[in-house]
Amino acid sequence: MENETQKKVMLSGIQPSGELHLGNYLGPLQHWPAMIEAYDCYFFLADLHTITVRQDPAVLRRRTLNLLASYIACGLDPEKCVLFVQSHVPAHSQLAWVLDCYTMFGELSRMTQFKDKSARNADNINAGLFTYPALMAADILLYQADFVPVGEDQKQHVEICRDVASRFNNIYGEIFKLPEPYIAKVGARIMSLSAPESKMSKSMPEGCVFLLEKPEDILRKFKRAVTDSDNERCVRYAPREKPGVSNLIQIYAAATGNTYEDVEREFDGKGYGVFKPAVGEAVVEILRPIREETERLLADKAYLESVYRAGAERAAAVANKTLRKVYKKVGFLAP
Ligand code: ATP
Ligand code: LTN
Repeated sequence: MENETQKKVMLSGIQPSGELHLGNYLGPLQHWPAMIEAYDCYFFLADLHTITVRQDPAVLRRRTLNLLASYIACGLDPEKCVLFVQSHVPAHSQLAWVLDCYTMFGELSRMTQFKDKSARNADNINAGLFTYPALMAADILLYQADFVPVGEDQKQHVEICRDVASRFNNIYGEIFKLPEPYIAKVGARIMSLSAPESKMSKSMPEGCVFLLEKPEDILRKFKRAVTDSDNERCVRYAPREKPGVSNLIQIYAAATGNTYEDVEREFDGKGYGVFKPAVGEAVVEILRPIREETERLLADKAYLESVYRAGAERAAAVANKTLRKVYKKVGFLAP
């Protein structure tokens, strides 16, 4: 389980199945750049995962490149961490098959994401959607990751990864390191602006703010954000009674690095008419440099190509080592 630098390993991925949104950014992504110095970091584009739901091939290709550009624009320096595309490293699919055989039907049936996505795609409940956590476990275990920074909704998948890894280790010895989810205190579950009882998600575009959206569209979405119908009309964090306002407080806090109390104090005595545009402005300001840098990088395809090629090579070197150990342990004849 050794790595060259002896730093702890951090790994995460996002599916290029849509445009990046504010939930993806404020939840996991904005915290990643700060981790690069302290950890050995691997950040990938989880394209294999996206085809559990039908994708348009040309759109998927474009989104994969867009996401890579956004990773770099958000501060992931490819010289200091490994950025790669999941399908470029065959060990992910190879280990996933092995782990499929150590993952139980019953545990997969309990996954909330499977239940949600199969309800939303009733005409395409495919085997990949069901066994998805085994592929995600392979993504993590190949790199012997210590920490997996994700949003709250992915915690269950990191837990099943630990269960599968422990089951495997109990049979074959200490092959895999058991990863911990790493979930931010503020921003781990950003809710939809139009329906604050649901998480912000690209599948509900009305209440979702996309990273590359124009400032005027972002401001409009915040001005229209659903607030609560209680009579109090003050900026107070109370997620049960005031889900809309509390979500806006969470967004403002995550965007400015303040606590919920700071935000309450700043807007004490001011109404929603002042608060909502202020949240919009704060979001526009943090997204502006990211949008501009993403656009600049997308104009340089040769550079992006050089990044993902080098990333795949570095990732494969580590991943293949783990895969070889696993193949040996389960009894496959060496090629
Ligand atoms: P979907 O629309 O299919 O549910 P998604 O918008 O959740 O997708 P993913 O690619 O599944 O996007 O998520 C990428 C990362 O962003 C994951 O770590 C996930 O936990 C995190 N994330 C997604 N939505 C939110 C949210 N609303 N708040 C905080 N983190 C989020
Ligand atoms: N399941 C995650 C994406 C993902 C991931 C991973 C995250 C795939 N493999 C490994 C962390 C580690 C999602 O849908 N957001």
